[in-house]
Amino acid sequence: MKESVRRITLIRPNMGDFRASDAMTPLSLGVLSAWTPKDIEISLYDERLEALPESDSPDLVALTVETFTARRAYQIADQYRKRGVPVVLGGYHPTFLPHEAGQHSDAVVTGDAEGVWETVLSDARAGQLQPLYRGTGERPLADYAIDRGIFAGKRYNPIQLIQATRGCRFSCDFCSIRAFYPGTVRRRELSGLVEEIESLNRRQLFFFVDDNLYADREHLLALLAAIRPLGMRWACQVSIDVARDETLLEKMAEAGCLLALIGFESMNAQNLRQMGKAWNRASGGYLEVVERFHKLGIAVYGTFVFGYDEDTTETIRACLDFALAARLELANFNPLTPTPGSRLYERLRTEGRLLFSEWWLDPAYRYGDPIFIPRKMTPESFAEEAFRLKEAFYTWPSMVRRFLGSAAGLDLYQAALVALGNVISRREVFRKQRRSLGA
Ligand code: B12
Repeated sequence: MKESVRRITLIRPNMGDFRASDAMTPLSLGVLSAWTPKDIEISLYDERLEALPESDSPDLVALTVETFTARRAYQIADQYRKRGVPVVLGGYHPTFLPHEAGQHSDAVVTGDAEGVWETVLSDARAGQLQPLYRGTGERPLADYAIDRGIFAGKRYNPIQLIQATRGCRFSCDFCSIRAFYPGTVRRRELSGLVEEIESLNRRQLFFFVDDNLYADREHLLALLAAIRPLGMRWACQVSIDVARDETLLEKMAEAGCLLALIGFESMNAQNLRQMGKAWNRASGGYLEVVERFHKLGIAVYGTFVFGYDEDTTETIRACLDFALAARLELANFNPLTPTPGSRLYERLRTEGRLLFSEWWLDPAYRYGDPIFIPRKMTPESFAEEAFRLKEAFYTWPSMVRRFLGSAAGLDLYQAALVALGNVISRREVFRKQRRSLGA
């Protein structure tokens, strides 16, 4: 172990051996940078944009790891360790599987970096790196800080990612969020959020990475009132029940919301019940919900997931029919992916329905492949059907038809955004499908 830590490398691994066109600034690494003492020099490598240097030998390397990037992250970690560089792994995947991550690192950090990263660095400096550091996931966000200086000069999508809250008040069985943030939803001070937005380029689109910007009515109203004067244009992920509240929707539009990402997931009520998302239907019919957003000029990005027990070719195709009828500006159709830490993964594992026990490490697994045995379809058919829907939604004629037929009354900026979003989604659909994870 190095006695002194003067240079560290931060790495955002890629999923596989290909460049991505949807790379946005990795906020997690911006947070690490903000909490790193100023006398330590930081290099950032984002493998989605650039190849990693072959002979990098910093005093410490830290990687942010998601389940889809775990295999690649371990390959990179193993190479650094071979060169004698101590490795720290953190993020979603190491939080859920610290033991697995520990086999490829000198230290694993679970949960939030804040409150722990400083200790990791001081221990590393003292030559006493511990194998496991536990972030709480419940620490207040009062001292939220991020350093975007490390992203300078990199070819990220020109979107400003910003975070107002952590966690989600819902607990859907496929999602990693509740397991990662077990406590209540934490909110940042609005004054700090406003200050951060003011320091960024407001000609660019902002994307709130919050898992559900509608944490509660009072908070959302306060947030919208705080950002409205900033004149920014933004997108967010939001639960469908926001559409029940006309005032909230109007205020979102007035505050500059151009695009809302909504998880419709399924047209089938029993599937929704099984995933713990029966509340999705309580806000009215899906078509009517989308209309409410469109009326206020907010475009809608709908996401769907296939493979729950009631799914058949018909229930899956019904999602495409809805997406087209509702004139969704963007959509994503995904085969259900059991990630460790989710209730879904545990359920499928105990039911003996997993086709791979650790698909994220398995060289035979390819992106988009079925990972488990569905009830009413063959494994291949639900995965194929999901891909067929993506293909159908993102054919050039479909993209042009949907663009011209958008019901949101797109202004020029929004139209450009929707058009670009479609082109990038199309490219990513074909680029990722059936790619192996790792190099
Ligand atoms: C924005 C986003 C995207 C963007 C890209 C973001 C980017 N920067 O390029 C887009 C839309 C392209 C995207 C794509 C995908 N995403 Co995404 N995404 C998000 C989202 C909503 C926000 C990410 C973010 O900025 N968070 C804010 C930062 C500050 O939080 P953080 O990353 O958790 O980091 C904190 C801690 O985790 C920890 N930490 C993290 N890394 C490290 C490393 C070290 C060393 C340490 C000490 C600490 C540490 O400290 C940080 C600060 O406290 C998250 C959900 C979420 N709430 O995070 C999903 C999420 C990360 N995505 C997810 C998934 C599944 C995907 C896809 C695979 C989906 C798909 N089927 O294709 C793809 C491909 C991603 C890939 N790996 O290549 C899952 C990952 C689940 C998992 N178990 O790994 C999440 C959690 C969503 C979910 N609800 O399940 N995504």
